[in-house]
Amino acid sequence: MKLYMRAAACSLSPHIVCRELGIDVELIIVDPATHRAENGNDYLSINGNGYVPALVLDDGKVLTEGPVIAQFLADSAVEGTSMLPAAGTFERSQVQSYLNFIASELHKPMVMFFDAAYAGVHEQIHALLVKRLEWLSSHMKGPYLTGENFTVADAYLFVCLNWSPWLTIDLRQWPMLSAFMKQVGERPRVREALRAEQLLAFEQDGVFFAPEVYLAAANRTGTPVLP
Ligand SMILES: N[C@@H](CCC(=O)N[C@@H](CS)C(=O)NCC(=O)O)C(=O)O
Repeated sequence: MKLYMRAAACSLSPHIVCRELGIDVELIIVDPATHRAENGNDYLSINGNGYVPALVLDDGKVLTEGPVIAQFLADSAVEGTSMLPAAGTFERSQVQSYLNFIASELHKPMVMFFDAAYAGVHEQIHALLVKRLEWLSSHMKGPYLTGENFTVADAYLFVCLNWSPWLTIDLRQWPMLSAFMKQVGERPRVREALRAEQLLAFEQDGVFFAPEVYLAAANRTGTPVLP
């Protein structure tokens, strides 16, 4: 399988799921400006929306939308996985509820915050995100969203919260969320994924991770993620 991605983007979430589940996937970087994939493919012919991620199966089928790709990957685990409870259970719906919350209440406004077209409403987006994170921190069971199991929703949340420094949101105001970032960032398989995307740890004991070029642009220093 091939995962079309970009370092530190939301595609890191299905990438983490692959690592956690031991699923072999080929990572293919997409240039967001040209929509050209590093294997030479025109990415728009794979995902007409142009955004990452997209999963291309060995038989050529294409699956898009990160939260769905993550569920598809978890469902393909032969002996089941605690990353996604069984279909038809309340616990699965709970994980899906979080996936939907992250997609619509966090990921989308965050992406809008990064988009200059929405510069006029940055303040409002920021205020909305703070409100949603406040809610999240009071509902997270800990150490992960639904308790002891690291689920596909946790992988997605980790990736979105990892953008906090660029959103000028200080996660330290929510100890639950800071602790979550630290805990997830220390998971061996997550480390593997971060390393594969060549992300550097920076600030706050390596709670956040970014490509070197982002760090240079933001005048921050990073240290390589330890193997
Ligand atoms: N609804 C999509 C959104 C994906 C998305 O926002 N991808 C961003 C990176 S986090 C992207 O590739 N943006 C570039 C673009 O929109 O051209 C999903 O959840 O998969």
